[in-house]
Amino acid sequence: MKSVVENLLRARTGPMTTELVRHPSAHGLGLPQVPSRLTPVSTTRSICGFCSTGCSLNVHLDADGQAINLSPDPSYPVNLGMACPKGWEALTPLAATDRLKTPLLRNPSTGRLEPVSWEVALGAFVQNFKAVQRTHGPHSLSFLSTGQIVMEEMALLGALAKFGMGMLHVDSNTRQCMATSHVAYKQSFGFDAPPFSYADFEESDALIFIGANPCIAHPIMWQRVMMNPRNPEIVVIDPRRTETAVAATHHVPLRPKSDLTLLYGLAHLLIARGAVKREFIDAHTKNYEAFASFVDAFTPERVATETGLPVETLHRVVEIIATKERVSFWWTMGVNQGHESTRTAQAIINLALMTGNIGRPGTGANSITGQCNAMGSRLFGNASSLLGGYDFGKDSDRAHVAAILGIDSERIPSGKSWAYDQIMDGIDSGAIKGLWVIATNTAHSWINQKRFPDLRRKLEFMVVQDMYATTETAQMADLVLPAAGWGEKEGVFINSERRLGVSRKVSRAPGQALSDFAIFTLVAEAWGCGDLFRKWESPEAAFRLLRELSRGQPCNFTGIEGYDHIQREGGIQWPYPASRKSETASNSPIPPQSQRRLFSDGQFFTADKRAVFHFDEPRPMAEPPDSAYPFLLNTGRGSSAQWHTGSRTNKSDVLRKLAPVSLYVEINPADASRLGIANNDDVVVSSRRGDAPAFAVVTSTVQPGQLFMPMHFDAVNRLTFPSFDPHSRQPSYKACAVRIARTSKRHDA
Ligand SMILES: Nc1nc2c(c(=O)[nH]1)N[C@H]1C(S)=C(S)[C@@H](COP(=O)(O)OP(=O)(O)OC[C@H]3O[C@@H](n4cnc5c(=O)[nH]c(N)nc54)[C@H](O)[C@@H]3O)O[C@H]1N2
Ligand SMILES: Nc1nc2c(c(=O)[nH]1)N[C@H]1C(S)=C(S)[C@@H](COP(=O)(O)OP(=O)(O)OC[C@H]3O[C@@H](n4cnc5c(=O)[nH]c(N)nc54)[C@H](O)[C@@H]3O)O[C@H]1N2
Ligand code: SF4
Ligand SMILES: [Mo]
Repeated sequence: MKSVVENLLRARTGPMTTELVRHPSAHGLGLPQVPSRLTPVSTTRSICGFCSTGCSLNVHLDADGQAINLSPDPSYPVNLGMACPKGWEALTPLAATDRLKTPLLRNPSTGRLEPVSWEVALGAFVQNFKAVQRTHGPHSLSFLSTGQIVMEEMALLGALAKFGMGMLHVDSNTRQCMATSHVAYKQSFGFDAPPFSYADFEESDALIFIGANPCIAHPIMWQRVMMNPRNPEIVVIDPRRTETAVAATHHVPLRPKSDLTLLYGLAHLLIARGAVKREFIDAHTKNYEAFASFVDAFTPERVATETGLPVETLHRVVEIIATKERVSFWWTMGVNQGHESTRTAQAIINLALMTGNIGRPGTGANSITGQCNAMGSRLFGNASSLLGGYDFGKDSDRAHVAAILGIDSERIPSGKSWAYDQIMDGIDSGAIKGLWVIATNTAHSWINQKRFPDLRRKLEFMVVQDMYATTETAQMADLVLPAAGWGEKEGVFINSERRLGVSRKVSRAPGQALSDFAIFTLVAEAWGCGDLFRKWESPEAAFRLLRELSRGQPCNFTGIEGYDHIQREGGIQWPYPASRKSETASNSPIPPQSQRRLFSDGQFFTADKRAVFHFDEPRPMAEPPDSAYPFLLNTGRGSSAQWHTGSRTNKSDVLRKLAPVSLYVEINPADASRLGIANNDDVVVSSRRGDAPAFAVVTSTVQPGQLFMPMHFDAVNRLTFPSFDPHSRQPSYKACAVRIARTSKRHDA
């Protein structure tokens, strides 16, 4: 073990990256003269590690291959030379003073986390987790991971945990984020397949955004909307008058969580107008007749009453959908984080199907992804579906995957994994006794966060693997493993439009921090199952295994040669089967299409190639406001400079200046004056679960009776109510009952 660790640590000082463009001189870059230590001698391209847009950054390196600074890549088909503040500042969090440099183990006598060697850390990991499994059974161990590590790392983790360590119940923060889209697409299209390409932002005649605030959350996608030359109608369906709503041509401020009723009402009116594409429906879908008679009950009057929207607004939106040639529908967390989110996402899909707005330029039922590699975790997380989108429950799928990985198929469990909330309940009931948390900050971001300290006490051993030991979750761990972050390792991210892009090593991780890939390799050795993973000898070797797993699947990317090929093409969207490569990669003067959408032939991924209409009666939200808790609390992204729980973005002086430094709550002026609350006053927001001190921002962007708080401060999830969509088990973060009271005047924010 000692020599494996030594080799890995030594390897960290090796060459940084393989794909470099050498500069003849700094002048060639048009950069100002700088001291020689800071003179870039080469540039490499790397995909940003924050959001799912997947912008390419040109990272400028010194003679040692160490990043000096970066600029957005003008030649990349995604961002066309643009980046948001987080992208520009991507290198800064790597140099933060609280970076973890060694493993930390809690000393039982002092109760403190203290530095230890990797050998000691791995010993503690194996000894404690094996003891848990011996006492409580193999399934008493779980992991919670992320959509923010590269595809090769998440696949190795999933394989190691399930095939090597015998875990069954594993999940990730993608459950909080994309589980709904995953299930909705799988049921409607036969595979988790967002159909669009970013070119669709520019090619639509009408864009309908539902529960999405791209101005803040996906600013570069929004820039693509702004580049649309067709003078499009832009409809934003959001209870809040967001930055995106202000920039749109129409804002539809519906009552929170009334989307399902609204979308069925729109379908009703489209049918009444005769604005459906019968030919497309008959040739390419099924279950339409039942859907059409179901939405008969959603009359404009009923829908207006339940959504709080005037009937004229419904007619206006229907007019746009019915008369525009190319209509695209886009949704994000305002849909996915709801108590009936899967059916809501499918109601959007139904609108696209019934109007034939799919498979053509500027159309589609399009879920925008969240984290840089949420799409990779949907394909290769090995949680609810088997690596590559296969089915744990099918003998033939398990045998197929086992053959490619070179392992015994008996090692692949046939059982179903619990979802995130069920794992948490499993800790409560004593079924789960050991937890490994990788690249997520559960103690801040989980909807039932208030319960977490108690659950933590029920765990016999908890390991956190992060870049920092200062996160809320790491501080509660028994063992903290120091991870290299974005920019300190290599691998592939898949962005929202199914584009594979390569993230490169441009900086050395501090101290003894190792890439997650290297940590998983070490764990496999220490656990005694290293032999199962001999084929996974490097991230690129792992990529080749994943490529082979994709063969014959809708996500087939067997035409990709390797990392350099991806980079040469400006990223490659799946599917990219080997047959496509031979069409395009030869001496053809035509470059492979850099933008591709799915379903242009009307063939979906279901057994009969037809897309399916799914629907259900709307249900009331779990915790509506009442006399004791009269406000409805909405939560989400507050600014383009803040990323989730802040463990990375808070490390940048630049980003900190672009956003409030403490928790605030947005309240409508009518409510504020009734309660005697003025701008900047200190207030406390309370729910049945907890309190959150904040300062008030009085603004008419929120409707009366509603409040909005940004998720970037941990007190917010003390308030949220744990309700879950029954199909996706995604939490409903955006609706719970609260009250608000002033505590003192004038916060000096
Ligand atoms: N700057 C920044 N960018 C990010 C992130 C970040 O943390 N910071 N996170 C990334 C991730 S992981 C994700 S998932 C995405 C999220 O991206 P978005 O989903 O766009 O962001 P949110 O603010 O969570 O929610 C979007 C909108 O849903 C609205 N909403 C709330 N309830 C309802 C409802 O009942 N109906 C409707 N129609 N709308 C409703 C909210 O008012 C909000 O404006 O952003 C990604 N990009
Ligand atoms: N109230 C409310 N809560 C929400 C939401 C909401 O809208 N409202 N949104 C939900 C959504 S959509 C999401 S996606 C989640 C996000 O919630 P989290 O996943 O908890 O948030 P992050 O801050 O991104 O946490 C990622 C952690 O990984 C670490 N990290 C970064 N890179 C690496 C790496 O390469 N390796 C390792 N080992 N660690 C790394 C970071 O330091 C950080 O601590 O929050 C959810 N919670
Ligand atoms: S939009 Fe997303 S991918 Fe692009 S620079 Fe910003 S955070 Fe990075
Ligand atoms: Mo997310």
